[in-house]
Amino acid sequence: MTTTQLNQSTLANLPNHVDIPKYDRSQLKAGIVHIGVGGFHRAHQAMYVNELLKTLGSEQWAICGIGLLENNRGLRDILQKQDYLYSLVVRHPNGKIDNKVIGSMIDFIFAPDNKQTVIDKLAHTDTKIVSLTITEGGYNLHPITGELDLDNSDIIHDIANPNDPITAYGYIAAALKVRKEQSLAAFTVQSCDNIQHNGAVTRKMLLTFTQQQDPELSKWIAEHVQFPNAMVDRITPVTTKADIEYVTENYGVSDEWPITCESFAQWVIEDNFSQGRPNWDAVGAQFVTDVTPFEKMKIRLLNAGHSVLGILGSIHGYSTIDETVTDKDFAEYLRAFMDDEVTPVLDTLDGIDLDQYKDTLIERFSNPNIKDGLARICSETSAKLPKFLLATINENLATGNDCSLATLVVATWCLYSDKQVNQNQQALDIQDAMQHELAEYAQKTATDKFAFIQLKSLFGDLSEQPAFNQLYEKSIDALYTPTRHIKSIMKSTLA
Ligand code: CS2
Repeated sequence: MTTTQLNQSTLANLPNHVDIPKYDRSQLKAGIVHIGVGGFHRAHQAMYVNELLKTLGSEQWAICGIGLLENNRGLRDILQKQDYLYSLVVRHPNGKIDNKVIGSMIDFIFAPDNKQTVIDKLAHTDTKIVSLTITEGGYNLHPITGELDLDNSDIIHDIANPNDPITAYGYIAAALKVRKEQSLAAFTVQSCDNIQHNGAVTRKMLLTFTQQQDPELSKWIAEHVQFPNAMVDRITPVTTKADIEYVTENYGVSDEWPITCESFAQWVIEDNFSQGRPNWDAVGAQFVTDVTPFEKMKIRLLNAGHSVLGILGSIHGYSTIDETVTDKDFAEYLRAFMDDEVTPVLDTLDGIDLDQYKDTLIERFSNPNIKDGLARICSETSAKLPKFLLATINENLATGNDCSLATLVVATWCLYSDKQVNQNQQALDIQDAMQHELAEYAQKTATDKFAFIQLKSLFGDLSEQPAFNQLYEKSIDALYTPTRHIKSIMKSTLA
């Protein structure tokens, strides 16, 4: 028997245990245009909007998704067939499951085939907010200089071709140009990525981009566009076949791309919008005047904690975060990293108990119902580590504080990039835009222990710091001793 598909007409047939959108979706307007409709957006911002749409008077805040990447073509086809509805399966640590269907997305445009449609949509007066989850790498932020990478081929293309954009900056600039020329109000640009000061960074990048492309536009953007900073949080693993089967069995309809996520969600946003904003605080988000300490805490503890477990756990031969952190040796290492190397660089935050925050993180990572793959965590490490971990190392070096635990992670990343197998000689699933360059530098380690950290575009002058080199050398010596196992090296680094 074939199962009917999830869409607007089958929605009413779903069993009572599924929380479906009961609001009138035909009355919604897309006040938000979102670039980068990955799993995280669908579990986070789109979920908050879905909750809000249950309240009257929020109809103007639905979402139109935009896919910039070629591999978003399939997503567009699926969403179109499903009337932009999708299932969200929320898995609590105790096994409880919230089954939901999210209805806040009402359109999706696949940009490569519809460039003008995307520019028109962004420029449309209904669009009040353009939000982004384009991943850390999508910002083309140079890890050392903190400037826009003007050597990137897509950026070069977009600066020279304002009417034929590829990047988020290209599209946003094209639409803001229309608004400027037609004397329309500017939209807010809201980053939802894991970058400290994500709004300020987006502003700086877009201003640099437009200075090259159209200096008058750049001036107008600087004056009219707001870029609120925000801390975003919800662990959202990659959708598996088992997730798809779960929905077929439990919702009684088929969904080709459901999303599964943890029960925890957090969104702390600076209240700084060009043309109004949804009352997200009515559905659990928090508006603050300065998000800096929240962002730093989350990126340096949660995201870096993920990388610590991801890189060390991969070498050990584990494949998921929960499996890694329920091994007490890894939990102990992670906790020591958080207490001894991250906590000293964090600001104290009124109303936040850091110890409790760290306990909660370990509990969230241990959720046995969230099989978050280490391959996802380690994907694009070259874009993540500078912000998640290297910043902590540099801050500790500056104050003379120890950073051996973080340094072992950098050295293990060298081994990971060099050998590309775990300690049981099984191949690692590596996905990184810099994979070849990383391998090239790492593979010189046998003859030059410090070769990997000579990759200046990532590590800056780290290799010129004797205090770091000493720790790094010790880690490399241990890791490149054939009989040593990662756990014994972790233990001796802890001692
Ligand atoms: C993860 C994040 O990509 C990563 O390495 O740390 O995707 C993490 O799961 C989210 O930021 C949680 O909010």
